[in-house]
Amino acid sequence: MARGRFITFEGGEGCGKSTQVRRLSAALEREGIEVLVTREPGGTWLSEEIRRLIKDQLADAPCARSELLLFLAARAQLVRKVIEPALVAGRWVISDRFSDSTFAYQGYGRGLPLDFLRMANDFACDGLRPDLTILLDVPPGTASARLRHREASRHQVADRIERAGEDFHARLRRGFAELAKAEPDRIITIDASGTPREVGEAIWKSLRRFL
Ligand code: Z5A
Repeated sequence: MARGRFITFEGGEGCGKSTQVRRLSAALEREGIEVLVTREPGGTWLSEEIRRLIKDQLADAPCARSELLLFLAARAQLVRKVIEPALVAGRWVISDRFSDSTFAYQGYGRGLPLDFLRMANDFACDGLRPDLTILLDVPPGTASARLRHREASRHQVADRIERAGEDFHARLRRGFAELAKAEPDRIITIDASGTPREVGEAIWKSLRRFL
């Protein structure tokens, strides 16, 4: 049985990843490809518990280093228990965020050293890397307007990371752009400021080339 493909979606908050993950998995299923969708942090019981701690903990918010180790622990569990077995079974896996989020948020955002992050991440993933990464890029104003709209319609409040401030989010966007520049064969940048349908079509076109 041929090994499945591993596709990840990346970008800042509100860029529309979750929306496009749903669209792409439905489009692949229509082509007869069996797809497993997951997210980071999350996707296993332990990783979802870690997600809750990282996102919502305000009384004793994790420092940058413990935040990193929590993300990596969640990823190690997800790779070992869910992603790798699915790929071996020939299923395609789509993950809403993966290692590039660590490089962007903990590296460019929090200022932890990228060399160390790469090494620690490789250990956590046992060397697993995405076959393709779709980076959704939107100007900061567009992303925050989408998030405000979502918060208002679901009566949600922004979580700890979403409240990190404009400088942090500017560093993230620059970080993602540098990551994409360094690995153009793996990371495809898509302008995600159009409608969900327009963005979905741009992703599908790029994916067909990749396939
Ligand atoms: N993090 C980290 O620091 N290090 C790591 O290693 C990892 C993660 C793995 C996870 O949060 C947090 O963890 C995240 C990074 C950090 N930081 N934060 N905050 P999450 O999983 O809860 O949230 P997120 O990944 O940032 O995604 P999101 O905020 O849920 O947004 P999204 O998935 O990109 O977008 P969406 O849910 O598809 O869309 C947002 C809203 O916009 C929604 O109402 C849509 O209906 C609307 N939308 C979507 N597309 C469009 C278009 N094209 N036009 C108009 N409106 C749209």
